[in-house]
Amino acid sequence: MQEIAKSLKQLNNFLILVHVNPDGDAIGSGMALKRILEKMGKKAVFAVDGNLPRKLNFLQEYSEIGKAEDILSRDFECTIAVDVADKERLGAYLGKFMESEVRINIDHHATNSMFGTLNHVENVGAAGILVYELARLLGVEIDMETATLLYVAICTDTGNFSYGNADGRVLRTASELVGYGIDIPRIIKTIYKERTIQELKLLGVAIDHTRLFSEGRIGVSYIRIEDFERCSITIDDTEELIDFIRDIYGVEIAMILKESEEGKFRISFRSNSYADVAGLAALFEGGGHSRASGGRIEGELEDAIQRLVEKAEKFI
Ligand SMILES: [Mn+2]
Repeated sequence: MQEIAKSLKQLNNFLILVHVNPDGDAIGSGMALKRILEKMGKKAVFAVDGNLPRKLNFLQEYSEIGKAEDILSRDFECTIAVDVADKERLGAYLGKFMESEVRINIDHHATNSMFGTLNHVENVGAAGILVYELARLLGVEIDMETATLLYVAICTDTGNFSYGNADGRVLRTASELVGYGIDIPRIIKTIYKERTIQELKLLGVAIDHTRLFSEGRIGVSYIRIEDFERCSITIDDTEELIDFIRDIYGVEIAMILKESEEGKFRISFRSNSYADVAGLAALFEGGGHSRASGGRIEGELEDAIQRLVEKAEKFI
């Protein structure tokens, strides 16, 4: 991290990137790092590939997050990937990231492929923890909005401090962030409690589609394109659905298929106590953490479910 801090001090013009289809950790970490660099008097752009989750639109400057079409023609002295396990996960920015001479990779996935020229990879609860520690190392003052962003990052990647990765370091970092006066009830209500009537109805569809396999140890659901259309929900606002399947009594592995294009599905995987769903996701063009991961599959729905269940059985 010392080497990374040194580069951040020396250089002036940064592009911050995260994984495609960004989640709370990616967005919170990326936006926080932008603010930290700006506090140091630097120029920094944060850009994503994919849609932004509606639930995070209470964050300041959310609408200013860059899109590929605005960014790809611009030049940067240094590119920084945060919460990106592998360079392929940079999506549309892969080329832009790699063309930079100084490429920084800050991540918390155990499977990280060390694709930067400077890498800091530590298997902690959220990338937001590493960004917080970097800010402390740089001696940059953290304001309330930055603390809010880092809290969002940490809270979303630990299931609101409820997963096995919610260790002492997670809780110590969170407690330090609380010291900056952040509004936890507002953050939690917005992210975990409030939902639109359409989101509630789509949840009903996901629950209705849920089936159990392997004596109830595997739970599977799906959402088809027509379900998204009927409920007027985009695929990017469906992060929470998988939690309801994971929480079924007796389930170890939960999976949900979300149809992104006709016959093409994004898959979310979760496990409760022992199954390595990072390994499972790796069989389906994906990856992630041992208790939470994602991948993709193509084909006819029932056939796709059968193939998923067959592989999942080897992990329980
Ligand atoms: Mn993360």
